[in-house]
Amino acid sequence: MSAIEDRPIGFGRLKRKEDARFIRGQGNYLDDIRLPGMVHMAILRSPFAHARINSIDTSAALALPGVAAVITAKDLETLGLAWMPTISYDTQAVLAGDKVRFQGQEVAAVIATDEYIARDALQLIDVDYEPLDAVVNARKALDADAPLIRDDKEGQIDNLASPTWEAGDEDATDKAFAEADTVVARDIIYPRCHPAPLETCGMIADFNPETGQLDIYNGNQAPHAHRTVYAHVAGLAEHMIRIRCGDIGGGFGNKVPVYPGYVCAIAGSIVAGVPVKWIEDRSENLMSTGFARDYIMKSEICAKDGKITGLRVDVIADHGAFDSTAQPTKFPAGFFHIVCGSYDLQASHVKVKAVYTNKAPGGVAYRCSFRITEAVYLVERMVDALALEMKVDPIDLRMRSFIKEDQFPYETTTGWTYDSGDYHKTMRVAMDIAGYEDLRREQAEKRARGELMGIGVSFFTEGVGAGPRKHMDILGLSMNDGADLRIHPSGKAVVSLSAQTQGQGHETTFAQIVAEELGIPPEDVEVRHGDTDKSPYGLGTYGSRSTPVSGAAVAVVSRKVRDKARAIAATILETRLEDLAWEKGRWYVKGDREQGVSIFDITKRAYSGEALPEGFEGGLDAQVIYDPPNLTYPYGAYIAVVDVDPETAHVKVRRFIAVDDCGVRINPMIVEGQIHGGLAEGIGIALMEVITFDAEGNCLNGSFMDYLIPTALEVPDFELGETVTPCPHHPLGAKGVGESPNVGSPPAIVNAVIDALYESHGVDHLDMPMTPARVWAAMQGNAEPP
Ligand code: MCN
Ligand code: CUN
Repeated sequence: MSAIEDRPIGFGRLKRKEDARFIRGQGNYLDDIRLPGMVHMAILRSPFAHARINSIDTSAALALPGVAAVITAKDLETLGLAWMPTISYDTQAVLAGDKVRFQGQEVAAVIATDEYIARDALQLIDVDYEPLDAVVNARKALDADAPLIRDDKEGQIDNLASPTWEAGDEDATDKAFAEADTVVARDIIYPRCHPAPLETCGMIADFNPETGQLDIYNGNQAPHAHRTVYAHVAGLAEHMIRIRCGDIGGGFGNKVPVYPGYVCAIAGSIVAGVPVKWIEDRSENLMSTGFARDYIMKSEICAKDGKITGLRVDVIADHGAFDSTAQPTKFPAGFFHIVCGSYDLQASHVKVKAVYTNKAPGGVAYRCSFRITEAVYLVERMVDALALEMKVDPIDLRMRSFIKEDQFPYETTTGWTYDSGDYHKTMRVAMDIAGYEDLRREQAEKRARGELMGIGVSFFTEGVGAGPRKHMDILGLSMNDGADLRIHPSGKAVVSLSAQTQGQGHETTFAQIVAEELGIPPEDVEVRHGDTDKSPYGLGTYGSRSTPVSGAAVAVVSRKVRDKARAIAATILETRLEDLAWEKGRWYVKGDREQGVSIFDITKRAYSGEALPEGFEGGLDAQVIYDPPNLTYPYGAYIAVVDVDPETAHVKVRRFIAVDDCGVRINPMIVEGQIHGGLAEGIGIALMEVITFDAEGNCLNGSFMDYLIPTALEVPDFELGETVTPCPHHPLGAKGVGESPNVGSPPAIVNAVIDALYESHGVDHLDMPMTPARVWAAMQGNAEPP
């Protein structure tokens, strides 16, 4: 429990403002919006993973009553829109013209008076495909005889999507390995999975040919950045584009990218001159939009004198047919090179190369912290593998190898500066909650009876809050956030943000920050976001960046207002600025608490104009653009307890202990809610969520019948704890948390399953998801299920 949670105003367990409408079914989602004269768009998708398109005949579809237009790549070519740039400096076909490169790729768009006619018309489009060999295995994509996927790119002779990218020090790492007394190697796959938010992706584009204004209704995680992209792609004036995101039914990273469907809807509205609505169904969402993970990792870890000393990693990143990975420009593998984890290593070296395969593009999504999910999974599996080899307790090995409290700020062997932490303490809190010693005793007893109980540990450090202007940008846009705060004469306030909530509770927490800083009750602070006309520029919400960047912006803008208020207070109290002191909600004269003036009275004066300070313009407001000095580095200790059924190989997560340190918590209840959600998703990834393909490239998980997500049945009551190590460079001492539980939980569960199976069955590694079939096969000594 947090020491601050009982404060009446400001930080604490305030119920979420937004829930009043959500629990009454009064949210405003994209599919609820009906504009006058609106028509509907549906997308024809490729049944093949790889095929040449010889011709497309749209005449029968066009003849269907109610069909207004059928758009193909040829039409887009005339508008210069057949291809669009991706966020990773690649190009992506908006509609396939020459070839289809993954199953589910967009081939044509039909615009019709209603959605049913639009869907019916898709059946009438005749595409002459010439099937080609497909490659869906990233390792095979590098074979000399692999089919060339990106023959559209000049000079492209193989399926490499990037040159090899490296971090760390190779020679120093070789030395660490040469001096080590234990070395362990593993091949580890973090399989492809999908964020699968409740509301799929979609857009209403409303272009007004009279005024040239383009109004967009959409659920995306970065409205300002999307607006800039549309201005470039469609050659429209940025100030004539307005994007409104209402309530978003979950994002989880799925709503970061710009999808071809968006561009088609915009092109459709420009051509038709009426509002065009497009919304995916579930299969389209699962099969064609931003997937997550798909990293093939080869790694070695070493130890000397009982302590971890070195790590080597070689990754093949499967980017699908187009590299549309969302990541800061200078980090082609996102923040994967925070792979040295929470350990004080002698050296590390990491190499990543990306390849094209005949699979849907995407790459960074699903509570991933820009690939820290993969990095943490890798290092935490490797540490456990090392502990197995050394025959030591996995917590002991971690405790001996952690970065120590007095080493912060700590520069890692791959060049990141961790801000603050006390890892030993957080690990101990988790051990206490778990009753670790007792658990190990219980396990020994059960083992003696032939029962399969496993205890799995993981300890993660994330870098979130992208990011400092000096280090990172996306497409040349610095990753800074704006905030604008206006206090009205009545004392009520509006704070406008560039961050974009998708369910994280921003309407509550950002009001709490203003409340904490100014003493205005949080219910009197309205949080505005999601409308590019009504909020300052900034890069949106992903990578758990809202609290680290926008949260800091709101604190700073509140303090600017507080400083203005101070000048007015000095006039009212007829004293000097330096003689005033602040306590929540008022300025008073130092040494005489009685003599003070509240923010409420100061606001009235700011607007009445009566005897304002010299040069003061009146009103009470401020704007800021916040450039974070560093990422924030939240961390946590997780312990999973699993039981594996020896008869069915079913894995049950019996207990899950999560101790997170995200610095100061603005709203501990919301933080716990974020952790609950992320842990549930982490359990899903570890046990059941996976996107797979057959050899022809058919996606085998295109519905919730075969893309399994966890329900209350698979999820235990979580046991949470906390430590608070403030972030030294964040004005509130806060760090991000939204992705932490998903980063930390899969390795804990996998480590637990291995812990359950190693002694009795000799299983020392198993890739996710730990389905009964896969676990059973491993128990029989087979690597893969039959
Ligand atoms: N918070 C807090 N104190 C802290 C840190 C956070 O009170 N020290 C609060 C924040 O103010 C915010 C919430 O916790 O209300 C999450 O904050 P933060 O960690 O800053 O993360 P973001 O708001 O930037 O959210 C993004 C993150 C990501 S990247 C994914 S993916 C994800 C996630 O959040 N998608 C979500 N959680 C989600 N939760 C919901 N319901 N829906 C999604 O789509
Ligand atoms: Cu990586 S999923 Mo979140 O950053 O939107």
